Amino acid sequence: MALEGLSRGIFRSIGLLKNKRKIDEEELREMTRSLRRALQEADFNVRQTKDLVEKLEARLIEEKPRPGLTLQTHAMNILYTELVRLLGPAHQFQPHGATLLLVGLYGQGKTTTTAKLAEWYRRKHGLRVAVIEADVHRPGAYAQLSQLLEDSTVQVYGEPETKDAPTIVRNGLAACASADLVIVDTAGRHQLDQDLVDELEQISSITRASERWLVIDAQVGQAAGPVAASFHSLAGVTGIVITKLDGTARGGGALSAVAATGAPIVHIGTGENVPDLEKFESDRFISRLLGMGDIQGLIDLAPEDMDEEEAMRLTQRLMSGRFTLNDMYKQMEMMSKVGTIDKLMSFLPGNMLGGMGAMSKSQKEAMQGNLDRYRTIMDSMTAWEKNEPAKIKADRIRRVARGAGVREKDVRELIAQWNRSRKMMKGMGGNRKLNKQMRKMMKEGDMDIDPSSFGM
Ligand SMILES: Nc1nc2c(ncn2[C@@H]2O[C@H](COP(=O)(O)OP(=O)(O)O)[C@@H](O)[C@H]2O)c(=O)[nH]1
Ligand SMILES: [Mg+2]
Repeated sequence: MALEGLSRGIFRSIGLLKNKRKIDEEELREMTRSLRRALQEADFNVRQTKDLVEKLEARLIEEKPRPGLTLQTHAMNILYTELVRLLGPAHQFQPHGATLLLVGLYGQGKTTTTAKLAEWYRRKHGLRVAVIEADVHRPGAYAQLSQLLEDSTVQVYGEPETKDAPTIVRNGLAACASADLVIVDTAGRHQLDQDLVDELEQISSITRASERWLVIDAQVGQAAGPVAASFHSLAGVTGIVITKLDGTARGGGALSAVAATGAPIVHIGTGENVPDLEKFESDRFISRLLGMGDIQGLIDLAPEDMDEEEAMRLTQRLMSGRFTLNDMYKQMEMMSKVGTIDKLMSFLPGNMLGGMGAMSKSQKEAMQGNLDRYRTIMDSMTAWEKNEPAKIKADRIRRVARGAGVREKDVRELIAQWNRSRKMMKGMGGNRKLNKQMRKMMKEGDMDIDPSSFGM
């Protein structure tokens, strides 16, 4: 994953607190100076850098680390939660019935992303997807898009001879009327000039696109903010795709696009090929950015550090007896994030289920491995399948396995795991006393978890 430069810079800065119990003014200043440099080198804009550093500083002074937590880990936790907050919550995109307009400057990866998104939503959501090539300025744009999608059943509409983009879009929408999702690729410039503004405005009003996503190259640096702002005032950006995150250690600039538009990052591009697309999730992204998989024990989140709303929602669902694959995944993910299992946020009182110790390193690695595989498999499932895993029959298992590039056995194992967890949850839901205790714990934010409920 890219952004190692930032990760290294952050660890270097926070590392200055190593073996410290208390922080003095001089050390604090040195640490924040180093952090400010790391963020700026990664193209965070001045305001974001200032905000982040000031928040960290204030919280370090105000908040005492939890007992047993080193100052360094405490600082890392704070930075983690502030970075996640900066990126905002995940984008709730309903692809079915949507028209999606991609905008952005020249060479940012719009055409490539058009193909990637089309394949993604066709494959993972089982939708009929059509793309319209409306870039009349770049010769060969239609050929480029057709070629990217030559092995796919996605419908590609274009009129390479027509020089009028709005006409192509109008014709394209008519030709693609039966598609579940239509994605429109537009022209870019080196700068947003008046011709392009006019053209985009026309296309925007013809498509009445429900979604307008800005495609932005991770390497654009500080320019990202102003560029994003001008596209935002033009088209009302509803989402952002950051491309080329495979090739750069700088990504902070693109993050400032988030600040400029208020729109969330929806996907990230990690390569030139059609499958090189990922769904963006801020906590996953930041975990990876900080290299949490590798640097064990440096992040040690307490329940209060987690997304409270998400935790509440999950708990309510669990107690209501609903328990989907997504719920299970989220629960496991929360577990894998923290250093030791007994500090983990959970909905299970450990003492009621027979105590437990810290998760060993190998257990955590096994869990991380499972999570990665589960994620791949779940990405190939439709929403229905994730909600109703019990109803997934053999032919669907075969399809999911093929889509995810795993064995059918792996898919069955995921479903079996879900079944075990669900039974656990069900048992708990019926337990009135436990139910009450859980609510109380949610209030107090003091929770322990039993690893055995996750098949560990
Ligand atoms: N490494 C890498 N290259 C990418 C990515 N997305 C696009 N590209 C490359 O960037 C160049 C410009 O992409 P293109 O889709 O034509 O940009 P457009 O002008 O905005 O339509 C092409 O060479 C793409 O292969 C990505 O996520 N990673
Ligand atoms: Mg293009």
